Parts: sequence; structure tokens; C-alpha cells
Amino acid sequence: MISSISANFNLSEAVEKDKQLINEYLEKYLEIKFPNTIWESMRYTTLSAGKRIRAVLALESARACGGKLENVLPTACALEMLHAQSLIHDDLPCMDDDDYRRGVLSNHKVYGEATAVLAGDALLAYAPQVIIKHTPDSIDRNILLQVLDEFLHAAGPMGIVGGQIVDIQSENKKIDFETFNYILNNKTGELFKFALRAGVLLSNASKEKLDALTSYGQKIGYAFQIADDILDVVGSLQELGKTPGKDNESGKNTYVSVYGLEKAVQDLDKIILSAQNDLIDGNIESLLLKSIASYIVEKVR
Ligand code: GRG
Repeated sequence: MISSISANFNLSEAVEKDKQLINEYLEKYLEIKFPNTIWESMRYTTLSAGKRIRAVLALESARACGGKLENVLPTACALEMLHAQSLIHDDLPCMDDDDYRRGVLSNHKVYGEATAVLAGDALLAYAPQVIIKHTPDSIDRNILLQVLDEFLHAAGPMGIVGGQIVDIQSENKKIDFETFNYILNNKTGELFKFALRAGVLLSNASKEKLDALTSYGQKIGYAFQIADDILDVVGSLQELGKTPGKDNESGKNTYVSVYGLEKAVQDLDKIILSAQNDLIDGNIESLLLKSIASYIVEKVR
């Protein structure tokens, strides 16, 4: 149950509306073409029952900056494709080896490993094309180039791939705070930060807003991974849509394994509060951004 911050604001309804819009656009961009199998496999994970939180954040960031949703929708959908790619590859036997994702069988369990690898590759290559081909011509080409650069940065060795490799190399090892932060910020934080920044950039908003939402995005991403780590310990297969306890089983360094459950919950509270203060600092009036931060804390309670 998602609770709201203001009596007149319903977070579930607001998120649901944006999710529908995002799904509509994802359906369109991922229309089946030849060769059918690869598009089916790409659609299977991208369109399955995920929260679409990164795309919702990108839309709301634009809205909070007075931007038009049509300018950010291609990038928001590309971000969901990149996220789906990371999930498909993360579930493979050579990585986290999970049979379930989003409450259904993982991509490789349905299509086989070779197709799952290719579906991930295809999503990764196709997503930037969606940004290039579908962002309205009214967007300045330098801004589009910056958005593409930041998207590829988040996807690559200085982003999610960097976070994942250090995470794998750190399994069953005691790591220092700096390394642990690097994993969290890159494996999860970069995509959240990008979501918020893309909304600002594609709305041509001020540096004040860009700085505030960059900081908010970084903190929300960090907090989201802490919440994911807590849920891996306290959640069920039904709640998570994936196998619980995997992190512990594979000797992963998680916020809970490093700091303990109690401190994880306390720190989560502090980070969320600080993210909400970023909104005040940047004069950003968005009940959705304020409430989604609280929701991340509430879902682990
Ligand atoms: C991006 C080129 C490239 C490679 C990917 C496999 C890999 C490298 C990275 C793994 C990254 C990963 C799976 C991080 C975990 C992030 C996380 C908290 C995922 C769960 O996100 P939710 O809860 O999921 O938003 P839904 O299903 O709701 O979308």
C-alpha cells in the first residue's frame, strides 16, 4: 500500500497513470518485427510487471521543471529498456542465476540463454536509437547529445557495468566503505540519477534545478538499493517477484550484511530525508517526488 503525503494526493494513482503512459509508448517502440523471437524476448522482460520507477521519475522530473512529457518519453522508455537488459543479464546462470523475475520465469528460463543474452544486447543497442529517433525535433541537438552521452555513461563501465563487476569481484570478501559506496552508486544509483537529470535537461530548466535533482536522484538510487537489500532479507518470493535470500547465498556485500538490519533501516530514513531536503533547496514542488521518497522507506517497514 502506497501512502500519500498530502490528503489530496494519491501516489498510487499518480504513478499508475504515468506507468500506463510509459507502457503505451514501450508497446509502440517494441512492436514485433523480424526476427520475431528476439523482439518477443525483448518484450517479455521489458513489458512484464515492473514498477517503471526510473521512467516515472524521469517524467516527473520534467513535469516539476515545467517541461513537456512528449520530450522525455522516448528517453524514459529507453531507460526502462536499459534497466530490463540489466535484469535479463543479471538473472543469467553466470551472474545471479535466478529463475524468477517480476513474478514470472526469468528471460533465459523461457527463451534459453543464447536468446536472453541477445535480447539484452539488442535492448542495449536499440534504446539509444529510440532516444535519437523519437525525441521531438524541437529539442536542441546539443541537449540531445548530452542526454545520449549521460545515458551511455550510466550504461557502461563508468556506470552499471562498473558497479556490477566490482560487486562480483567483492563477493565473499570484506570491502572498505569506498568500494561499497562505489558498488551502490554505480550498480543502482547511476540509472536513478540519469532519470532525474534527463527530465531537467529535456525541459531546459535551470542549473539550480539540475543540481538539486541530481543530488535527489543520487540519494534516491542509493536508498533504493538499501531497500532492495533489506527486502532480500525480509521479503518473500511473492512480494519480491524474485527469489529472496540470493544475496546472502552468493556472499554479496549488501547494506544489511555490512551494517546490519537495524542500521540499514535507520540510514535509509536519513538518506530519504536528505533527498526530500534537496527538493526544498531546488524550489521543486512535486508531491510525487516527495512521496515516492517516503514510499521507499515505508515498503521495508
Ligand atoms: C547495463 C550493459 C549493462 C550491463 C548490465 C547485469 C548488470 C550489468 C548489472 C546488474 C544491475 C542490477 C540488476 C542491479 C540491481 C538494481 C535493482 C535494485 C533492481 C531492481 O529494480 P526494481 O525494483 O525492479 O525497480 P522492477 O522489476 O520493479 O523494475
